[in-house]
Amino acid sequence: MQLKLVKGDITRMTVDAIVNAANTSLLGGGGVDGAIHRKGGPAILEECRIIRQRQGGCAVGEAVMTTAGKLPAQKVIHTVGPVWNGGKSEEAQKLHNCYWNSLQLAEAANFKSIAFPNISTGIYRYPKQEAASIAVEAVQSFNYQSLEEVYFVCFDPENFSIYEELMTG
Ligand code: AR6
Repeated sequence: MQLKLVKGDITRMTVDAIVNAANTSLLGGGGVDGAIHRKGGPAILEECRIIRQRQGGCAVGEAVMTTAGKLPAQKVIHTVGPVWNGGKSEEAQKLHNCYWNSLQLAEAANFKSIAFPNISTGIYRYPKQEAASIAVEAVQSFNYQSLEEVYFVCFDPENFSIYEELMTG
């Protein structure tokens, strides 16, 4: 597996799956979630609604997959990061699970490539340095079968430099 760092907008990524930093309702929101639904079109929300009917949304740390609609990616994997609560609510484990469960869904679909945003580090206020360490540790310890490329897509310059430092040492 090759780990790659990209600066920019995840909705432009041509990969098998992009990961969305969603919320438990799966009904959309701001940040990267807003951008994905806006640019991907209504087909994504339609599939999210079907998943809600089946399982009542998505728990924190879990992941579900839908179409990517009009986006260049094939699929969107929606995962729900933890809201930062000072580290008192098992946020680290939950954030780890977001990466892990997204990778597992991608592997189950035999995907070759996946792109992650910096889950929880926007509206959910997870400290960026800690979130990046968890993300890198999770993707580096995963046991890969089909996946060949894993991208971290950093939208804000602060996250980009944190990842650059972490990945190049
Ligand atoms: N491409 C890549 N990264 C992006 C993009 C983009 N187009 N837009 C923002 N980011 P956030 P969260 C980065 O707030 O903290 C929503 O309302 C952003 O700079 O999108 O997990 C959901 O519905 C930040 O580094 O997600 C939830 O309610 C990172 O994506 C809630 O926000 C995550 O920021 C989830 O909050």
